[in-house]
Amino acid sequence: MIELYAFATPNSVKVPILLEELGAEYAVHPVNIRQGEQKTPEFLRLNPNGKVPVIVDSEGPAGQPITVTESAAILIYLAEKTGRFLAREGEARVRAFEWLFFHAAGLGPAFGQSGYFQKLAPEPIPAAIERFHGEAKRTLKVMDGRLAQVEYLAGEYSIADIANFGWIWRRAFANVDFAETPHVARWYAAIEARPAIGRAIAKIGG
Ligand SMILES: N[C@@H](CCC(=O)N[C@@H](CS)C(=O)NCC(=O)O)C(=O)O
Repeated sequence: MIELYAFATPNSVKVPILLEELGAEYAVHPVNIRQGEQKTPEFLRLNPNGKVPVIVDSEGPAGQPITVTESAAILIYLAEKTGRFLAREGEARVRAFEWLFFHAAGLGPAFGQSGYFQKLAPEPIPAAIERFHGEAKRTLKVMDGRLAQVEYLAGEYSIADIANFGWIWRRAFANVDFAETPHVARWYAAIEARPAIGRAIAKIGG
């Protein structure tokens, strides 16, 4: 059984999407980050970084319970445990990691900071808006170039698509759209149509 600690956020949604794709049994524990529940002592014992998502798997390595933080690490953990949505070898595995890291170190932070400086910052800082909004639009175009060549980021649908989908699902926060990225639009529509997506979003109240 997997306990999922999450909220209706771009980093959280990736995990229930994969759990739904896997048909896994899991329970959602909402962590209201707007009310600071991610900084309570109880939650910090699960994730000292004070962020969602987190999973606790009662059947971890050697049959022992394990807590896993960081959305990309959780996706890899679940994909490796089940042998699904991540190629075991070859170029497809290399590409999956490439686009997973692209999301974790590039597109995700750019979207997050773009949204923060445009929607949440206490005062407007034009240089920060220009930098991060520019990076959000630029990384989306990089992805568009890849998706002009392949159906999914690693060839077949994988955790790399699920990871990037999480942020692009919340693209309005970053103030980006698909006007100049038709291949991302095609890819997004194909993933959004998968039954697992609607179920996952409903589970976290998105
Ligand atoms: N690198 C982390 C980032 C997690 C993250 O930033 N989560 C946000 C929600 S999308 C959060 O918990 N924010 C609350 C806070 O920072 O206090 C991951 O991929 O899991």
